[in-house]
Amino acid sequence: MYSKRFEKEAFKATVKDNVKTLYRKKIDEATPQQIFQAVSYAVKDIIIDDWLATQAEYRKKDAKTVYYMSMEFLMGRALGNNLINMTAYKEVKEALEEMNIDLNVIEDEEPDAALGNGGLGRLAACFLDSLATLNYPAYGCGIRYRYGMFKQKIENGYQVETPDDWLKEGNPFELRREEYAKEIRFGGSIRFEKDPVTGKDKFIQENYESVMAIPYDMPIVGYGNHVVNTLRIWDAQAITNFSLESFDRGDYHKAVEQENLAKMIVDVLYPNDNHYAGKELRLKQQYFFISASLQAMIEKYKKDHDDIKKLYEKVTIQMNDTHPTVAVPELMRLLIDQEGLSWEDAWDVTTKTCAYTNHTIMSEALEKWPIDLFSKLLPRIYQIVQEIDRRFVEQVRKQYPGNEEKVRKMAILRDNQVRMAHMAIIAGFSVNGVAQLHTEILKHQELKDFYEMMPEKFNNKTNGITQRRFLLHGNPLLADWITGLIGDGWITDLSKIANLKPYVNDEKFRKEFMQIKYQNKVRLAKYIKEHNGIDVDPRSIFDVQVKRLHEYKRQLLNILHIMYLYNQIKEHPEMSFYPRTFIFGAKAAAGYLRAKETIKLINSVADVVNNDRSINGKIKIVFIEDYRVSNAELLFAAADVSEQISTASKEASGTGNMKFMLNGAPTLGTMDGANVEIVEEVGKENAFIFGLSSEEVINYENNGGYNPIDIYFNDWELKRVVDQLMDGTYSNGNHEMYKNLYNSLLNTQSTSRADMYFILKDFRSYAEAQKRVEEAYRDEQRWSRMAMLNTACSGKFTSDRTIEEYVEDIWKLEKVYVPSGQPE
Ligand code: B1N
Repeated sequence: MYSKRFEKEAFKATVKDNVKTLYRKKIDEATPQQIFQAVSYAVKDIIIDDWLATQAEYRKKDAKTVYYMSMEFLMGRALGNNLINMTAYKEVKEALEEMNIDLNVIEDEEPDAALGNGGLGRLAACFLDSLATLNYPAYGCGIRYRYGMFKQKIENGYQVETPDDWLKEGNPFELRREEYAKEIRFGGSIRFEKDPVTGKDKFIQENYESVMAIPYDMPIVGYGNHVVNTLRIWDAQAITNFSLESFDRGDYHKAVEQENLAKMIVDVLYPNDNHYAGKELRLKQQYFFISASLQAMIEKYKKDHDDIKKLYEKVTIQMNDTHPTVAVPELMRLLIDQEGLSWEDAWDVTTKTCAYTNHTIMSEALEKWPIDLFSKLLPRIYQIVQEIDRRFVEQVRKQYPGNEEKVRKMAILRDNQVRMAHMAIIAGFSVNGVAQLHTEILKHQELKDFYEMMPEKFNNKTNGITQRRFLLHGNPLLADWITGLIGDGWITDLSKIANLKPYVNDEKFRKEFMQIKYQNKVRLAKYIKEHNGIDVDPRSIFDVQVKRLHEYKRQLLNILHIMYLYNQIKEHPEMSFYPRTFIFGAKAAAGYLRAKETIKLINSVADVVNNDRSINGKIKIVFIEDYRVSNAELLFAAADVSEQISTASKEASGTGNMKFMLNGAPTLGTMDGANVEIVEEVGKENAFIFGLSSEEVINYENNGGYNPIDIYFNDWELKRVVDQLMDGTYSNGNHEMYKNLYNSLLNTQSTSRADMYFILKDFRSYAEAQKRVEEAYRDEQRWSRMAMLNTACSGKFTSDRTIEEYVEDIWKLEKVYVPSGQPE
């Protein structure tokens, strides 16, 4: 559709023009970065008309809109993705080739927009892609962090973090919208007054600090439908006229403070995945973007509607985990204090507008703000939370007379803490988990009391991923091949990928499939050679574990198993062993000691093993530095084996597992998260499943864990591996280097249970599953069938399916077609 309007010569001229006006250069003098900027501005030019048309059409149709509230949007690069969704990628590539410019080189100039940690942030990005592609009115609302997820360097085997200065060269796709700035207030105290005229209660905040929130809009281009939605991220700015006044009054200190507050608030993304740190600045960030987004939302609603009590007919607020949950009391505040609604009316609107997604049951991730901190920073909000809690507790007492245990377990305010998940569940009209297993655990374990009291709220929405980025853009060879066989319908309807199934029975197609996999492995091998200086053989099995580093994800199990294999090969050089390349990519939160030690261990084992000529390169270990969205695309395309080995019950869903499957890598994993559903789709004979079940894990946990010592003393090969953490084999004789890891497995001294993540318990089962992988890979016929079936059975795992379910069950949106984008 775009192709009709895309004019190659005009586009080329715009690029040249942009180089001239932006840099006073001719195109052949421009640097790749300058060309990236010039091309991006030319692309934005084309997008703008559709952006305007889309927003006009939404307003005309008075369409209901979802506001997806999230502290994280892990967008990655925009240029390639925008071109893909404009269906202009190939033409632009050609146009640039005619100017002697390689689009791939230009794409590599763009820094990733890494405004997220991992799965939760990337899910938000995939959802925006699907919403636009499916013609649904949507805003993403978040923070324009000055620094995103840190850049990772590996120095001497250790992770070193450096700031992610992603805006250094300017962001060509964003639009600053000064005119929609909103004031945000923190701290001070609340004075209560009765309005002499209306007799209504008034709450006046005094002695507060405040900042301005300035929105930046980024276009979210739908695939081939001319829809352009908006990701709105907020920057902070000091209130300058105020600071001048203060300066005049000699209150210089206050002026500087306000300046600092503004700088601090949006300075940096907290680099914690699945972990709550309880920092005041984090709560400031949360309230900052929520208050700004809600003010803008209400203002927009009121332009076309006069009854604020019907807000929920036009708006749903989806809270991405508890991080945006302060939206509940903030919406109450705006409705009561500004719009003049009664408590009852405000509560009616709020509870019909807000919905909550839970993404984890890890207890260390639960947000519980100290009341002290919360009430000082947000005094009016705290009053409202108290009243929500008071009324809820009253209701619990009515429903469960005499059961104070229930009150203790379910209240929002307890033990001097504000329990954000409880507030989200009490105020939300929908509570969803992110995979079937996860939702069942929520209903019957973690949130049992809430489920019993309000079962109608609970529902499951199994996560998904966008095939536009993770196949069409990331794996062009496979994408073209699939389109050649079954047409391009899969791009917007992934269920169609099942049409590959008949071809799986034909050896010719399986060979072609594996040939493409091979070429992608060659592409990755080249990347590895350039970045790591390591030669890897693309004929070896590419066994990949890429995800955040966390104990529950068990990278330690993977590397211990590699140490075990290495011992075996050394001891029995003659034993048959299919060459393997183990690839890791992972960032560790900066203060997470065991995670950092695991990175060092992986790199140290890599050093020893990769340089041991006696094993003839049978094992290679590669740690991909700075794993992020852009290099992830290469990794998924090239993987043979997808490592999804979390302790059962701990990984709420996982989404990397789906990206591997889509690209034809069978899962080696536990029955955890969405792995369960992957196996359901592809069949257990086409995956490698091992380990304790979630029930078994939960059982052990409810009985105080298990004792790893018995396993340690009864399995000498495993004992040898564990002992190698302490005997200097991988630390040049240093016996302290991995003591935290060693202790985490066996200990004794630490306060937490030994081997909390059942690594030793699952070790043998994992090793056997790995043996089955090797056997299967040796049988080319069998492997190619498995690999191709994984792609063919991945239809369920598109975020398009997920979004349609959210729309149907929770958001109740209608599709809006943009005039030039009517289905033809
Ligand atoms: O959310 C993903 C899931 O696929 C993963 O299984 C899950 O681990 C991930 C606090 C989190 N849950 N919780 C977080 C992130 C940042 C933070 O500050 C918690 N991330 C997940 C998408 O559903």
